[in-house]
Amino acid sequence: MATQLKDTPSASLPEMQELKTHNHLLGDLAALDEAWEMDGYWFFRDVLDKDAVARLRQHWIDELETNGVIDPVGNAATDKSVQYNGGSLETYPFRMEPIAAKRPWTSFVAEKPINDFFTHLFQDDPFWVPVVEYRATPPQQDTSKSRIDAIHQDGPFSPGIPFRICWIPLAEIDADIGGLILAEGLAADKFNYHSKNEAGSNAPIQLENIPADRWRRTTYQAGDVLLMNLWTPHTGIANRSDRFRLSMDHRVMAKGAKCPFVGKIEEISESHVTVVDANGRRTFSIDPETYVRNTVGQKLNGSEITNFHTPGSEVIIAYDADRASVVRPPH
Ligand SMILES: O=C(O)CCC(=O)C(=O)O
Ligand SMILES: [Fe+2]
Repeated sequence: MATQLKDTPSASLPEMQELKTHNHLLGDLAALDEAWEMDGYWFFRDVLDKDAVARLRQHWIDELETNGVIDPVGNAATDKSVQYNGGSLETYPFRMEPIAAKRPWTSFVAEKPINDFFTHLFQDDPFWVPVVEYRATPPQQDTSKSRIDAIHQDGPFSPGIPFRICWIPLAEIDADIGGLILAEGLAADKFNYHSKNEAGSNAPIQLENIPADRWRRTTYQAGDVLLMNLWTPHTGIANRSDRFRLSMDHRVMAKGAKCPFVGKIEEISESHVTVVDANGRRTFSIDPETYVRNTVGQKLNGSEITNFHTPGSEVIIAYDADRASVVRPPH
């Protein structure tokens, strides 16, 4: 069934079809791998323990109450999201730094039913890459703008870290709230749909470069999870409802895959970085080809490296032997 989302006439959204569900493939690694290549995502409906999701969601609810943008919810259910009360968004933390600082993902993934689901999915322990975005997106303020945030693939921004994007709706996200849309069946050949801007960075993908019949969405519910291939073009869609969009995007991979090193910087120069984790200390070389990046994906060169990455801060490093191919912050 195709659905047309509301948009301004000047920047209309493509027609959308429903996402496939891949629940029937759970337990069959070969079939899952094939769908991963061919569809470019796995969408599992109603698989995450709803109490665990509700405990996670409570961090978002608390933050919205603290900011005075929702009325106190008391004991009311929040699984259909919460209404924006029109309160000022002037000091609103759009990137949800106060939630990020509490790292609520750590207790969420440690919940037994959550860990059990991902262990069953991978037939291996999950490895959670600490790249997490916490979203509590209010209704779009300027509705003359397009509803498309920025079409992108995550692959070109994290070369060498073969994680899977793990996008978790925390409450219902319907067509008006928007959520995530993706282009199905474009990941298998790992084609980079981005063109480069003047600075050499990846510019957002143009809507006309994606075949119009590929766009997929669904009405997401708490308990669903969408995993996305790094090469699947996707974008968030602006919220045109009167409620908040509550979601968390995380990155996960099987423990047996080529996991990055995650630790704290002990010492860093333009040519090497020494990092420590619970298992000890390691030094990786950095060269001009190493993609050392900041929080928004810009490549850092020369002294920019040590200005941004400093001793004590957390980093994620993809590597081959002792050479770092990617050095990035978690957020
Ligand atoms: O939730 C969104 O709006 C975008 C999420 C996204 O781009 C991602 O999880 O990679
Ligand atoms: Fe993304």
